Amino acid sequence: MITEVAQQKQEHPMEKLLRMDRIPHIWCPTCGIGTTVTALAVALEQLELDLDNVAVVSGIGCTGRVAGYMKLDSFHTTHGRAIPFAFGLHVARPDMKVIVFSGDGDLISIGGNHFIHTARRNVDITVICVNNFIYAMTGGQVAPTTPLTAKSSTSPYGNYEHPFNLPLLAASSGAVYVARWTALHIRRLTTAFKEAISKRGFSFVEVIAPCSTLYARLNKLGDGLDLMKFYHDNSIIKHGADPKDIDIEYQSKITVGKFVDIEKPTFLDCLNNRNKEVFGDKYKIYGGGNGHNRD
Ligand SMILES: Cc1ncc(C[n+]2csc(CCOP(=O)(O)OP(=O)(O)O)c2C)c(N)n1
Ligand code: SF4
Ligand SMILES: [Mg+2]
Repeated sequence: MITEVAQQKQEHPMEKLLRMDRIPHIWCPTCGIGTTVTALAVALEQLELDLDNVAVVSGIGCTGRVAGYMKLDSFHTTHGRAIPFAFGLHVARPDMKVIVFSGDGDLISIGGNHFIHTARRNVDITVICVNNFIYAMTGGQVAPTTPLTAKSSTSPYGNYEHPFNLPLLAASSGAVYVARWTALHIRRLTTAFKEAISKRGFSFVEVIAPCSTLYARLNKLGDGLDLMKFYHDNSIIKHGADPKDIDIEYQSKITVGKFVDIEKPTFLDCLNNRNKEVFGDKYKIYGGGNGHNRD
C-alpha cells in the first residue's frame, strides 16, 4: 500500500526550482507572494538558463523569505542590503544573472539609497519588488509605498505621507527596463520577468500583491482573493505610459504594463570604456565571457 502511494506521488511541477525540504512555507493563505514566486520559477524555466549561473538575493520581511525557498544560489541578506549585496555579486561574477527579490519596505525605505544609486549606475541586475503597501512581517507598519488614507498599524487614522511611485523612482534614477503588474497578471508577470532578466542593465519589476493578514485586514478589504478580484476589476494595461502619470491612490485604478525599455551602457560597460580610454591596449576588458557583460 505504502509503495503504491509512493508510486502515485507526483513530483511538484516546481520541484526543480524550490527547496522542497523547506516546504511548507511561512506565507499566509491568500498572500500574493506565492504567485510571484511561481512566475519567477516559470520564467527561469522558460528562459532555459543554466541554473548554476542564476542567483537570487533577498532582504528581510515576508518577501525576503523568497531567497530561502529557491533552489538556486540564494542569499537572505539584511534589511535594505539586498541590492548592494547583489551589486557585489555581479561585479565578482559578471557571468551570473543576479536577481533581487524583496519587499517594498525593504527595498525602498532603508534600501532606498541603494536602489536609486544602483539604478543610476545601470548595474546589470534585475530587481523585483513585491509591493503590498506595508511592512507586513513586523506587524503592518506604514511603508514608503502606503497609499494616502490607507490604514496601517502605525497610521490607524489613515496614512498622510505621500508615497513613492516606484516605476517613476526607478525610471528617473536610470533603470533601462521598468514594468508594473499585479500578482493576478501571472502570465504577463512571467513575461515581464523574462524580459527583465534578459535585459542588459538595471531592470525593475513592481508587483502589486495582496497582504491578506495585515494590509487587507487593517483596511477591511476582505482577504487576498478579494484583492485579486479588485486587481481584476481595476487594473488598466497601458504599455508605454509615462511613469509620472501612474501614481497609486488608495483602492483606485492601477495602471500596469511595461513603461520603460531602453538601451544604455551598463556600469561595467562604462568602467571598461573609461579604462580603455585612459590605459589603451594595456587595459584588459573586465567581465567579458559568456554572461551579460560581453565585451
Ligand atoms: C535593521 C532592521 N530593522 C528592522 C527590521 C525588522 N523588519 C523585519 S521585516 C520588516 C519589514 C519588511 O517589509 P517589506 O520589505 O515590505 O516586506 P513584507 O514583509 O511586506 O513582504 C522590518 C522593518 C530588521 N529585520 N532589520
Ligand atoms: S503577513 Fe501579509 S505579506 Fe506576510 S505572509 Fe502574511 S499575507 Fe503575506
Ligand atoms: Mg511590504
